[in-house]
Amino acid sequence: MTKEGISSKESIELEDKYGAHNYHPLPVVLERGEGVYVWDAEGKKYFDFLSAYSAVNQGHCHPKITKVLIEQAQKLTLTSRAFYNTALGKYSKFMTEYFGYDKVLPMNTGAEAVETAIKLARKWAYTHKNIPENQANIIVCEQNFHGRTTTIVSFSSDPDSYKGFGPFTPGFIKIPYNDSDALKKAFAENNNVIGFMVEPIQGEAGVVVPDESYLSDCFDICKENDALFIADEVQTGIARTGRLLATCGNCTCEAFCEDKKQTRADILILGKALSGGALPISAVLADDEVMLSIKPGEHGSTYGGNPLACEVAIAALEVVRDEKLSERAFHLGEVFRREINAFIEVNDLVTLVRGKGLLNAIVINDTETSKTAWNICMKLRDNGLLAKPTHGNIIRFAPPLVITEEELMECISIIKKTISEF
Ligand code: IF1
Repeated sequence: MTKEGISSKESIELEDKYGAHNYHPLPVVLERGEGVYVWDAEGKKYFDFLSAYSAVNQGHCHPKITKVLIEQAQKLTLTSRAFYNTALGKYSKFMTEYFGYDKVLPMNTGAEAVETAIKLARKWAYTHKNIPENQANIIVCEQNFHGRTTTIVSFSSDPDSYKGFGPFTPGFIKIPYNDSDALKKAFAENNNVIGFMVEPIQGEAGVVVPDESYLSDCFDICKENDALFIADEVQTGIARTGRLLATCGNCTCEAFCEDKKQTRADILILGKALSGGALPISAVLADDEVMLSIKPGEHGSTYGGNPLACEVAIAALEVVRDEKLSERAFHLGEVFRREINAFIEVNDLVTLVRGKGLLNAIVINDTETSKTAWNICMKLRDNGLLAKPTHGNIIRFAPPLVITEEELMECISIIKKTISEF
């Protein structure tokens, strides 16, 4: 029981009784967060190794972001786009300079930003490429995860995501991930292909990292076919993978990039860590030729570009730059994989560690339908570390990027100790 008088058990019962059953959470009830730590309703402290699916890259309740949130909340929160506000212009300049694009279109959730990118690509194609009305096709990858709206689940290959939610939106062609020949073939075999949308690392699929040249090869193939390369960096963007963007773009961290051939998406989709966890804030970035194909009245959102979001996002991105979170994620990711690889040498239960920066996963020596990953996550919880399985045999490890090397080493010993006891 806490000061507020609500226990973990009560919270779970209330959620179960009055909330929709669209999730199956790990049984832990969180009340407070600070940096890499969260506390449950009974005051037990944990390392957060999910970071709200990479939304809290800057750490929980970052003081700088929280301060800006409070100050702006006392000044002006929402005007709608029917009027101008003093924050959106400033934010647009900041964002386009930060990521190196002509224009930004502000939205709220990741799925909305993906939808925006799809609409933008289609509009660009109809106005610039002479595609017959309603015939535009976009290529996507098998095992993708781009969100939960009806159009997005239309091109999912996961039955949990799409089954029972049809009829589906046409206009998408699915090809295998990490196979640039399949992309070449899809362009050759289909008419009216206007773009290719891809996650630089597939998160939900189990942190699947493609071959080193995959993204730049796909980018080149798109250019040969006068099609748009659309990067969904909702999860991989904003320093998570050890670079500002996993596709790199105009990022400032070339110094420690191992992949010198950089790819700059024609349409860049961001979300999650754009607010550092304070609010749902997403954005789509593109250059004028693409972005200006949508005209006034053709797209928008009541909350998109609200002054509270604009100020919070600026603060969240300043934290990423000031605290050198890309560099941190790069370095600590190397440490994490080195240590886990050494552990794999002496332990049979873990077969593989993969990832980039601080977006990593381990593969457990068991079937995809087994409960082993879940059971390990329950024991990790008991031992003070929160992580989430992505399949029966895969556990994702993605701590806030503000974690120190000492804290990371402590977490690695918790992980090793927990798995050794299985
Ligand atoms: C849930 C996964 C992560 C995303 C990419 C768009 C969105 C997401 C690449 C949509 C969202 C989430 C949503 C979350 C689970 C989660 C997830 F396990 F499903 F794959 F992060 F790894 N593009 N990803 O990863 O963003 O509309 O949610 O803001 O519970 O559904 P959103």
